[in-house]
Amino acid sequence: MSKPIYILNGPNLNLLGLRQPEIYGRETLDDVAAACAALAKALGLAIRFHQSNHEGQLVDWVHEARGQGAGIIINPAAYTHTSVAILDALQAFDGPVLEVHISNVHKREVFRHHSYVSLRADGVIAGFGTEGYLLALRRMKSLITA
Ligand code: CA2
Repeated sequence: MSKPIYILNGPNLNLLGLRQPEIYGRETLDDVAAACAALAKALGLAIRFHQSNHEGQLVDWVHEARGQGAGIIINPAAYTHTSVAILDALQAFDGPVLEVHISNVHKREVFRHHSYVSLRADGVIAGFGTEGYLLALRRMKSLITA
């Protein structure tokens, strides 16, 4: 089996589907994980799907992906807009990195318009709802088989 794709989710995304459905929809993070697992299987990819509310844990998973992962799909949530630590960790990862946002951050508050992670990301998906994770997986398949 080839190396897995790490799908990493940042703070408060454990609340997905439970609050603010007008912004983030009604699917829970477990629903997203299940949809990613089903698509990954169809694409012949292995995945590691994780969520944490802690910046250091996300950094540790990015480090784990060095050597063990073929690519990283990351929704850093609020850390998108603040975390040089996650950016630095991603810059030490050699494979493709795709950044996903459920909402269209550019239609929201100005502080959400800047992303540290975008300085490293090979592609960014925003505003496609939770379908963005599936689009990112399809793009990841193309990138790692190119
Ligand atoms: O649109 C996205 O995916 C975001 O990364 C989500 C983050 C936000 O800080 C980013 O600017 C954009 C927030 C995730 C919090 O998710 C919740 C879901 C349901 C209820 C409360 C929070």
